[in-house]
Amino acid sequence: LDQENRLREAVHRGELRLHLQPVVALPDGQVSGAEALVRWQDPQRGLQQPGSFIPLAEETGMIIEIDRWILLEACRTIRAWQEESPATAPAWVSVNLSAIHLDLPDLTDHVAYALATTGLSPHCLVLELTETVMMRDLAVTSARLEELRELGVKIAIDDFGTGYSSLGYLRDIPVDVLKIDRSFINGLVGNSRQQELVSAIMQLGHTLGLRVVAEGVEDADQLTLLTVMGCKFAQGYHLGRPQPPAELRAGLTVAE
Ligand code: G
Ligand code: G
Ligand code: MN
Ligand code: NA
Repeated sequence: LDQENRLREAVHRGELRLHLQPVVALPDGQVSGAEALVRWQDPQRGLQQPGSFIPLAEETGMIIEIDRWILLEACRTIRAWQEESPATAPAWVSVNLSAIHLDLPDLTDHVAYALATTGLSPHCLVLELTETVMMRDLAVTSARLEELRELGVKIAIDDFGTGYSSLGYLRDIPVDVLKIDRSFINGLVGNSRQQELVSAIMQLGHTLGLRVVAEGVEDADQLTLLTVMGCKFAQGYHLGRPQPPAELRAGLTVAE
């Protein structure tokens, strides 16, 4: 079987897995939310990272099915935690959507279906789109995102700062969350120019009333520095790897 058929079969055989990476609030370090990330449990090659199959999934359109499965699974999982242990459950979950979804007229219906069928509150769902979607037809993108926001879900710009797009879209496009790309966090310590840049991005976001998340926090020094800089949300290996939901859940404790 070629790779495309293997991936298609994987989806139908139930070999996809939902992993969750915690997003913490600063300065207290409490888990605030989680990002849903897909994995493929390949019986032949073991657990596959998305980098090895997402590009093919995007080329073939299979990404639509994959993203929709992850969306349902993420909503179901977080809703169940919120019911069973409301004191420790993440308040929200963010799900990645490939740009191709914006061309599908039934996107909003599908998101509404996921919320209705799982019972998750729309305010607990964040949809992550990369900045490159803003290089598409802004009128179409804006209309789709407005439809989604009318459901009550939030929109995040993922990999913020890397999309080579104009900042002008922030004027026209309804967004709620900026996720500062990890390339800005990597090398932050000891680089004052980079610190000024990250501070400016955080200020821009906060001034616009957006939630700003620093991605790719890999050590304690970065975390301390970001906290001093006024960063309110962070995500990265230092704070928690993407992991099976049961593992994340076992590590969650009540705030002191
Ligand atoms: O886990 P890893 O760093 O290999 O992820 C690589 C890329 O795959 C990241 O850009 C991430 O956003 C993307 N990705 C992970 N899970 C999903 C998913 O469920 N849907 C989509 N569209 N992209 C995903
Ligand atoms: O593009 P997106 O932001 O969705 O990518 C998320 C991917 O980044 C995940 O697949 C995850 O494996 C990876 N990731 C998460 N935290 C870190 C980190 O601290 N360092 C690095 N290098 N990658 C990370
Ligand atoms: Mn993401
Ligand atoms: Na990112």
